[in-house]
Amino acid sequence: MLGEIQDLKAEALRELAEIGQEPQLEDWRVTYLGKKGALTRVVRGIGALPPADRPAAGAVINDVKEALQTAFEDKRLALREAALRLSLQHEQIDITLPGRPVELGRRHPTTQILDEIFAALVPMGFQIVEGPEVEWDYYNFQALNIPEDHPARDMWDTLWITPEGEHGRRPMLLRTHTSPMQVRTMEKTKPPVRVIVPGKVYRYEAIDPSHESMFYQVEGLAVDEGITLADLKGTLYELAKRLFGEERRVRFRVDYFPFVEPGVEMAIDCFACRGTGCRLCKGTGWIEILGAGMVHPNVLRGVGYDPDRYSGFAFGLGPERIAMLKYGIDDIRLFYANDLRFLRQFP
Ligand code: FA5
Repeated sequence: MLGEIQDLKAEALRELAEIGQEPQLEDWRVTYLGKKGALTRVVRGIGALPPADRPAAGAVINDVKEALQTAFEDKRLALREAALRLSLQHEQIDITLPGRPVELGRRHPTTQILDEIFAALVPMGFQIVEGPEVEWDYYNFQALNIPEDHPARDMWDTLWITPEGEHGRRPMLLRTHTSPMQVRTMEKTKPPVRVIVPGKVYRYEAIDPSHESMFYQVEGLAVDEGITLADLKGTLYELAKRLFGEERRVRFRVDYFPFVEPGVEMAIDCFACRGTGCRLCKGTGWIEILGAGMVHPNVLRGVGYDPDRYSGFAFGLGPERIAMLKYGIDDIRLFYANDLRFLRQFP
């Protein structure tokens, strides 16, 4: 029996020496040291020995068991170390390599102009508010003194959400300007009112170097007792100075918008030709950047303001047109084409 135990030990150690991976090591443990393993079988055989030989055999078996267990632990440690060494070799990090540069985003030119407009007007007491892009006909037209079938509706080529003229439904559209927010704001507030409204507007428009079908506007509205056209001009001159510097030429001309009386448009001399006339300014030498005027008494009356007591001015400007003038961009279609070569040029 003792010979059998020694053979078993020798065999187990030889097999152990050949093992190269942990799963095999576990198989080995089960085979030799497991509950139903080879050593247990040998222990059971002790019962067949004469009682006098049993203690000596038990002692030998214990020695062998301990030896195998120690060999097993040593092997397990050795395998783990080898695996760690291998993985360190493969996953080595070269800390001398230069890091990957971080891509810094930039503000879109429209956002930059919006921020400049806010910086000029907020200190004058204007509050920034926003409104819906999907709008009722009522706010986009009717409440702005443009009833159904009024020819002035043709000033804005409209993208309709509900089919135009469909009976029994309130007509809904994509707002063609930010002016509906004049009415929404006044409906909710008592004078004095001083707000600016940035946001996207949509037009079913033929696209060309100075016309997009989706663009931004910033609406301005100030209503109080005693507000005059001089306040409007003063505010807009100040804004133009902040945006373009003192030397830029500004022109006001009478214009028609149904919701103001009188109405004006403000233009800046064309940056591309300096006023001599070119493709961008359509030969006029001027680029229109905003429409404005004194809020029409009908609009004031519609929101419950007394036009004999209150008066106000409103303006609506196009930030893309301002960015074009400021940065010398000669095609508005570049703004939302998402071409990084264009967008990266702005600080
Ligand atoms: C209006 O939309 C009026 N709501 C402005 C207004 C507000 C007048 C308050 C009186 C009182 P208009 O359609 O002209 O007006 O547009 C105003 C500005 O938006 C223009 O001066 C121009 O800067 C810009 N704009 C107009 N159409 C386009 C377009 N297709 N692409 C880019 N910018 C445009």
